Amino acid sequence: MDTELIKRYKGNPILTKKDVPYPVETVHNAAVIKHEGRYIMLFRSHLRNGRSIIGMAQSDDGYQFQVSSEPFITPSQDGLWAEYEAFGVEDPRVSKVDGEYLITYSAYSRHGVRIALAKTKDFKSLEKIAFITQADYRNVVIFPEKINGMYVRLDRPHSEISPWSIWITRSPDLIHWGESQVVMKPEAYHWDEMKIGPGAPPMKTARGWLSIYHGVFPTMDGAIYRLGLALHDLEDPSKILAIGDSWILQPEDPWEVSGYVHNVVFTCGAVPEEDGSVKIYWGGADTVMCVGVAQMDDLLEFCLNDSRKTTV
Ligand code: BMA
Repeated sequence: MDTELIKRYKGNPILTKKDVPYPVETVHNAAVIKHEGRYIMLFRSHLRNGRSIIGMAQSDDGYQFQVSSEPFITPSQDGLWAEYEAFGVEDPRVSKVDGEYLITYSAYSRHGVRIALAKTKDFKSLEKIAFITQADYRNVVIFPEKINGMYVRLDRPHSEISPWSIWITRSPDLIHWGESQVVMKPEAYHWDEMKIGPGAPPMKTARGWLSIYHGVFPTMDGAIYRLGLALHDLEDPSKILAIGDSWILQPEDPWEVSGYVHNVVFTCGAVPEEDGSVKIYWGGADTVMCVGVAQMDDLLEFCLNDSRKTTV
């Protein structure tokens, strides 16, 4: 019997640098969302100077992607945006709220890493809206609908004092964010003991918002990035209902175990389908893009049936 929670697609990796019509060294950590029946993928690529840009690819089936001839998000050349994006743009996430696609990504500069927000309605034009954190923040995912009239996001500030944890923050207008609270922490001597961060934007289910997050474990051979599950209350997502005690995906395929950064599976996007399945997308070893399919009910059961403590 096949008991795998996530069935890896046999054609993995689904996208590599060979598929990109401009020079890049990697294709990874992509946001994926459905727009007008097609899958849009926004993927990160390293350039040979070691800095990153974000490209776009499209697909009819979620597996075979065609890359656009030009990158979609590159560091700006003028003003404040140029100053804060100078070292590259990384790890996009996209959520559709009220008919607009909200794209968050990490902007690197000599001032550290912070989160930028851009918007599009059609994935043709792009409007850069605002920097929505100061340094140092990565991994900001926006919930795909307003909750009690507010935009809500999960985020992950850097921290030297407390373990790197997942926080929740709210905004009335996408520009001004506050009411922050820590909601989830790494678990000591666990697969995610070193740091955690939100991965794909949370998915709405009857049981709660299901969030796929990444967890990092330090070893003598460097860090291992794996994926796990957490369930947030629908009405008040600062309440965590369950955290799956075990990981749901770890580096196993050759292109996950070795590459630009070895032993990494890292997600920025998942697509819940109408038939109850979920396509989960992840970067393998910061080098290629992969996909796997899970059943939403199985993910919920996995998270709820073997939950660890949820208090921070
Ligand atoms: C994190 C981020 C991710 C990357 C991961 C593994 O800190 O930089 O973009 O996938 O490390 O290298």
